[in-house]
Amino acid sequence: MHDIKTWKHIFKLDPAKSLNDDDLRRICMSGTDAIMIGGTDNITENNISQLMHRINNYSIPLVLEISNVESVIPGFDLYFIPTVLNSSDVKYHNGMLLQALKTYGHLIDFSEVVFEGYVVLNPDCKVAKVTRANTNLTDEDIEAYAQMVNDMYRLPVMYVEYSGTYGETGMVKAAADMLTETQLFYGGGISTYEEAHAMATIADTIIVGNIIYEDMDKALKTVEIKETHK
Ligand code: 1GP
Repeated sequence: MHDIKTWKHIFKLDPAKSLNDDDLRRICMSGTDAIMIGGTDNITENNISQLMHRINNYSIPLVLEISNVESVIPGFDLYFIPTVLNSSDVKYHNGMLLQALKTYGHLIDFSEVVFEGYVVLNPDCKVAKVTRANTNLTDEDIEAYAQMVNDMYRLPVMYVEYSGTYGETGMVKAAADMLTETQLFYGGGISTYEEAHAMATIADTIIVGNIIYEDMDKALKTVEIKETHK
């Protein structure tokens, strides 16, 4: 079984974007702790399955972050299921989950499932728009969400999501300070080693996405935080 508590660095791959074999090999051999497949737009069973099979050639933990029920397929080590706490649409809190459990509840192996309490903070990112997230939050709001996740829902993971833009370290710290049990994920706009290092100092685990498709060398450099954050 994979102990996600030990994971410091995760590369997030978007199945709707293309990556050649050589670049995929560099990502899989980079020393990152895991690869997460996930995205918001054009996520299909087909593109997830193709990417999963290519990555299965490597011995790296592989996670599917579920965006919609239609594109869930077997074969992953773990399944991460987001619930967007600051969404104004109940669908993204538990509406999709309710439908999924009604249809597939009897098939789910819950030992492979990790629930993520998301707080989305970049108002311009796709996930904020789709989930109609209230991103106008203060430090106190973030602290309260962290308390909700850690002490009330008791979720294993809180995900501070700035997808597409580098976040405010103060907001991430506000969450970190409240968490005693829950593991803190930070994702958004990390494109240099320095940015990775700054967020890895505060969060337990950093997620690196977009830069993979923009500058592979810079993306690979972010893995070096594993040496300084053991
Ligand atoms: C997106 O948090 C991840 O869900 C990573 O963000 O793509 O901006 O690196 P970036």
